[in-house]
Amino acid sequence: MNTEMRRNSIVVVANRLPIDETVAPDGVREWRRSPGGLVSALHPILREVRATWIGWAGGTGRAPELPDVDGVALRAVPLSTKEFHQYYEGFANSTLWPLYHDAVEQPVHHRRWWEAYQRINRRFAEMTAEVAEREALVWVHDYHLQLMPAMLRALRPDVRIGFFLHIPFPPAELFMQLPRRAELLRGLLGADLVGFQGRYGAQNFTQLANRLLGAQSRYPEIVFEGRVVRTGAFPISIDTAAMEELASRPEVVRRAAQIRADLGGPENVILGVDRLDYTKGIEHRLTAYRELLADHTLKVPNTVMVQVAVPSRERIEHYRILRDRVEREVGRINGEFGRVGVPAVHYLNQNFDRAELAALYRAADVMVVTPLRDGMNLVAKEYVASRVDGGGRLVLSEFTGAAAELRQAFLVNPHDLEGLKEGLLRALDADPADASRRIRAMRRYLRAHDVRAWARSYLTALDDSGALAAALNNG
Ligand code: GDG
Repeated sequence: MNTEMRRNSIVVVANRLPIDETVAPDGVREWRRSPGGLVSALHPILREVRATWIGWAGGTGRAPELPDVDGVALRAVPLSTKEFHQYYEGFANSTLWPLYHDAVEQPVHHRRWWEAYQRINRRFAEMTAEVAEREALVWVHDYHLQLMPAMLRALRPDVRIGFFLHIPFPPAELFMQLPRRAELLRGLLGADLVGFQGRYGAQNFTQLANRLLGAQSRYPEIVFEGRVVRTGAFPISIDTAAMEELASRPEVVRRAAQIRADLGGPENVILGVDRLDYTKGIEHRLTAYRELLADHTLKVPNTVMVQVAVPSRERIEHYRILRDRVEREVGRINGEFGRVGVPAVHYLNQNFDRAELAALYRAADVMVVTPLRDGMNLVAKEYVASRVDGGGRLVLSEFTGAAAELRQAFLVNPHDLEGLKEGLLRALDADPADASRRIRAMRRYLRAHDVRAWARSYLTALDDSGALAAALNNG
């Protein structure tokens, strides 16, 4: 096997390219690298090798020609308006997303969406087959592209294929609801390594391969059609050093103080930061907060809450309904408990830049992360890493991937309203020395387990030749 070729060439395939098109006030259009996310995670590794990233550039119609981003070649996959609707909003985000998140909203099934999903997966596979060098490593990301590994293998048996799922992989009881469940599993089993955020996902996948396809498995290996497919848990993380650096900047520290002053100088600032998604448990935390105000355990203006709800998937019905419900609850809380000039909840349905997010993290006494189900939850990790001052307290749902790692958080079950209120109070009332010990322990953990460690451990597991690991260690 020519390992020389393999270690020098990686193709990353994800639904979205790591760039955004910006339009300056004078109308000039420009592509910019998206802040944060996968690209910064992979950058240190990708710059050591020849790398191409394949994905959708946003927008519909013809795919744009794109410049390299930090030495990574970009190839855009085109989507028509109809395909965007059926593949992205439809099968990916209205069928798979709710089903994989415990069906907290009812998954929607349409045969036409499935056809579009197959077609787009094939398009991604064909472009990858065209671009990948001989024996390259191909790393496919997330639920949008689960059919792609097998499609690519049929076209290019020489490449080494990895798949990583960023969201939970559900237990059989849920997965079995999918009309095309066996085909999806076969798609994934086209990979050499199928990685998950946690061990449960990997185990669910292994059991389903046995049950539905008669594979022979002993975790973490699956033997399917004469090939060995490895599975495993690879919990994703953040760029801890970059987060610490950002949060330590004098302008961020000043901005954090300004935010607290603008909030009226309260004793306690409670913060939530989420995409406006029904998996994030935003309503549960608002209800807990409302009840604590109603029984006078908490009082405005001593305590205020800031909820950042970043707009997301706004054309999908479930998301519109959620937005209405959240906004109604915010209105109710402010109507009942706000004062003139001091709302009880500051609700921000906007995007912020990374520095403003860091300032919010540093301004918050308690961060509340209450998803009903979440693959990992990077917000929780970012909050901890930003607390270079040793301050802050994290309330974290047991149903996040992060809960398996951030054991010193105040862990809660968001379905248990009383438990959630108690968790919030435990965090607010924690002895400062205890709170600081918890944050410091979690920060230490995140320094050792940052996103680079994640990417490295995944890619070295994928590259069975060991050549990549050697190249990275020398690099
Ligand atoms: C999926 C899985 C898994 C938030 N607001 C703004 C902003 N953000 C950034 C955060 C964080 C990211 O977005 C959100 O990541 P999460 O992990 O919290 O959640 P999902 O978007 O659902 O991500 C999840 C993740 O994939 C990775 O595998 O952890 O479980 O669901 O980085 O900081 N960024 C900017 N402005 C904002 O207003 N720039």
